[in-house]
Amino acid sequence: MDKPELLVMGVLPDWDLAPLAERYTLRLLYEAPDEAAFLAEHAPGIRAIVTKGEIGASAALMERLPKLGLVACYGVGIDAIDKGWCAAHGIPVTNTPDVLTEDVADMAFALLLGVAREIPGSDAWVRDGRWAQEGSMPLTTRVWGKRIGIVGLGRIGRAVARRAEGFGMRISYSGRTPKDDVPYAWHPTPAALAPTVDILICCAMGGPTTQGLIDRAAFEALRPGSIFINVSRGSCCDEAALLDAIRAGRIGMAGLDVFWNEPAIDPAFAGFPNVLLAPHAASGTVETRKAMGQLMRDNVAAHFAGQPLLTEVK
Ligand code: 8YV
Repeated sequence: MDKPELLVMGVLPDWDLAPLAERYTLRLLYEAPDEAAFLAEHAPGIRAIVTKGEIGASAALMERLPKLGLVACYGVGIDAIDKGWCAAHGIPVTNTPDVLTEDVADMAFALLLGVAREIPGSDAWVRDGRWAQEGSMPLTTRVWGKRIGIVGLGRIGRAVARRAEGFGMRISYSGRTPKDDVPYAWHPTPAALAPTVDILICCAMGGPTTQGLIDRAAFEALRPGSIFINVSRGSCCDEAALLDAIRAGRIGMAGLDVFWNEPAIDPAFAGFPNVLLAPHAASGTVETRKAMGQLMRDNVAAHFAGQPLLTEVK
């Protein structure tokens, strides 16, 4: 049986690789010791790319694949895929929306609770014996009932808002246009939203339209001691301005899952005791990653069967 060749850009779990290998010939780019030589050998036969949100696919790479017919992304964000090139060449792009929404929103709240209630520090307090030696740990910061501002009220932003309702929070948001189906206050920009909230959460999608969306003006507009959480893309922030806001105390605490230049992030972040870090892991539960892999594989299967794609990014 003819097995179409797939270019696999990044590591996938075995529960995805094994079923893919049954139906396709897998070319694992991430295992190639010499990428140029690997592509010289395999590029002519590649019929689809399987990639991940943080890896994407560049025009320079895709130019080299004369038989390319699909780019399937294991992740919702396709900002690292050159969508313009794909559109110009009639190559469909699929992603994995919805299946990861609730986990990413959970992570936003995990980071928020973790940093405000100082969960890492409280764990250390117990482990290091300080509880027995010094007594109670220092007091922390309340989360429920605070004013939360969501930058980007898309699928994930709305899932964060649902959680915030459960926490009795006053919810507001920024985005290009106000939504008529929510009762939350709208602000046109993060800079307008920032001074009205205690907690600012970035849930915007990545890509050129949101690069630096949370700009210096927004970080400078935060009230001193604000909490900042990012579960979308590092590129949505002016990272130098974010670091300055932490140093200046306008951001009193931050929980960050995403950064510019992952995984070699700016080492300054690790120097702040009031910043909780995560390695771009918001969708990283077994349940969600299995659902993402299934949806990604279903899209690839639909493509090769000549059937409509399940979740094509239009
Ligand atoms: C990653 C993500 O894709 O969905 C996205 O856009 O950034 C993540 O879910 C995930 O880490 C898989 O690589």
